Amino acid sequence: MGPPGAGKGTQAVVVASALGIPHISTGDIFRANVSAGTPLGEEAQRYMDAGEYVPDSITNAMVRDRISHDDCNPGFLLDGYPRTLEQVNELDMMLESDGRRLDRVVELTVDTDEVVGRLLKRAQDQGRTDDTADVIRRRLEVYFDQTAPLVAVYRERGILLEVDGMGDVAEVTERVLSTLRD
Ligand code: B4P
Repeated sequence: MGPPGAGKGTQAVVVASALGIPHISTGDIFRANVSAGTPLGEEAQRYMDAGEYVPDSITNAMVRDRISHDDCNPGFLLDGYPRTLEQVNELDMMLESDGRRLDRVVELTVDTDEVVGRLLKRAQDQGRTDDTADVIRRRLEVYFDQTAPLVAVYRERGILLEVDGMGDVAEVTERVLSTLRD
């Protein structure tokens, strides 16, 4: 978990590979559908380009399907999900019905100025349509309104690991991996 630009996707790829489990990014799945021009992609793009969350019904069904694949049997790393209370509750039900549970939740903490700078840089490098100044502002509002409060849910369950996401990518990776090993 963490605000847009905290480094979730960046770190999740490396951490999942180190753990030998699939990396499941809801944002990546939406973007792949947008590129492929599927009906799901067309629906998701409207929300993503406005900086809003894709509706829970769509996102939850997608995750439910993805984690039912055999490659998820040894475990998996969710990146950018859950992001709403309804997603938290739905994920609990999905896992419980399979006799599984969340082991750890990693929160990357980063200053707002730093995340805005990272996303504006990505806008220059990659031209992602949701990395414009106005959309970034909206994504941050949505994050602080809907997702940041969920961190407390996982803290109360005793599975939250807070990791400082400031500094270069390799430094943050080392922090995440060593926190997970402790
Ligand atoms: P995501 O794809 O999850 O995008 P994000 O929040 O911007 O984070 P991302 O993982 O891409 O970026 P990162 O911080 O790694 O979501 C995009 C959209 O999809 C959402 O706005 C929403 O519309 C939709 N969506 C996704 N999941 C959803 C859900 N569960 N429910 C509803 N809707 C959902 O990195 C950002 C940049 O910083 C990169 O350029 C990276 O290179 C750079 N960077 C990373 N770490 C750095 C470091 N340490 N130093 C310098 N730069 C760094």
